[in-house]
Amino acid sequence: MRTRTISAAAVAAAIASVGIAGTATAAHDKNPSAQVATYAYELAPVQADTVANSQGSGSTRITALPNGKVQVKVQASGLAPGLPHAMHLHGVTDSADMGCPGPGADDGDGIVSVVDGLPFYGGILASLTTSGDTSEASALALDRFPVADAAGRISYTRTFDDATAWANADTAQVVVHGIDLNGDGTYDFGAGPSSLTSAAPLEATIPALCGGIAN
Ligand SMILES: [Cu+2]
Repeated sequence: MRTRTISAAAVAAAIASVGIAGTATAAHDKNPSAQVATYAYELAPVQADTVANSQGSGSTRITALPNGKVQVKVQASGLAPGLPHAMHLHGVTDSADMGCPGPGADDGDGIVSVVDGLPFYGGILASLTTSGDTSEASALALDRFPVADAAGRISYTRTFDDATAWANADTAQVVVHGIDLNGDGTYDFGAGPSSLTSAAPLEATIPALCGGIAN
């Protein structure tokens, strides 16, 4: 009994000691990595596999940096080669966790248009351009979006100032647009106009890949 009592007291002292040490360590912990919030997702095809030239793949990472900047990386393949691909952070600003549309969001016509996808991934929070403005105003600035290489790959990284993107980094979807449905090497009006504007072909704005929290 005596031995057991001493042992229990020693254990209690050891626990108290650890508790104090732990508290002291935590109070001095200034590890900056704890302030970096980063979110990584797979990019999956939005369209059914029966839609020609639509089955790409990839990955993305959204990082909210401590200095208020946002860094977005996109690695994708299987995209229309040699053509620009509009890319955006989609979501809503009330922190709701949206998701990605699947082929069933096609509104009955076999194609998930930009507008068909809005109830799933939300509106445009930021445009993932290669230079200049990143706001919604650049949503269709095809001269400033990444161009897929001859093998249909995009490798994109940009760090930019955007308060809306930073505040919603944890719930945003990354959407990559542009599918050369008829495989003729250009975005043409063969499949009609974009659901957003008659000035752009559907091929240029149709969502190809999507990734986000609720996948
Ligand atoms: Cu978009």
